[in-house]
Amino acid sequence: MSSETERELIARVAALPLQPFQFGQYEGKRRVASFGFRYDYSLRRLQDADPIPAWLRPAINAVEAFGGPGTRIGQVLCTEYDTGVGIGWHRDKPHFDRVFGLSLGSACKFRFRRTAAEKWRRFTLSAEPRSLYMMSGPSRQVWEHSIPAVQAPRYSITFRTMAERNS
Ligand SMILES: O=C(O)CCC(=O)C(=O)O
Repeated sequence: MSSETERELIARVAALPLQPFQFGQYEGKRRVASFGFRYDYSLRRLQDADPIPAWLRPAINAVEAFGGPGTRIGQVLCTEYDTGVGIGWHRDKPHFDRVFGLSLGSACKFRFRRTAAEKWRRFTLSAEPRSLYMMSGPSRQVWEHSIPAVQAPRYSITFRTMAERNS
């Protein structure tokens, strides 16, 4: 992706009515906007969200091409991490299948961990701006991921396919 496209996408995300991430009664410091669907942590189920806007279509087309035949993105989450903000250890909800993440603005340490014989196995990916990662198979289903506090503002656009029972 060119730096110009990156700048355009950052401007689009920054202009969204981003809201602090709601985790039941708790509020995260990252700010998000969901499209297609959003997972409601209080109701513990998927809710409809605003339709995916047209400006995301070129990125979705590229992600679907990267994902290969049959890849259909059903949910998009735009996230803003201010300096010092990260995301804790988690796996994405089972309502979703594969997760693709586009990093914008600055690099982050994208950490993975899984248990192995009473120890943690760990792996860190440097998620560079303008790059896309994909979580599928064990990286999606078994390993947890997290991002420590970022050193400079970072935006991400995560694209999810739906698990069979939700599609
Ligand atoms: O910002 C990212 O690239 C990861 C976001 C993430 O892990 C999530 O929204 O569940």
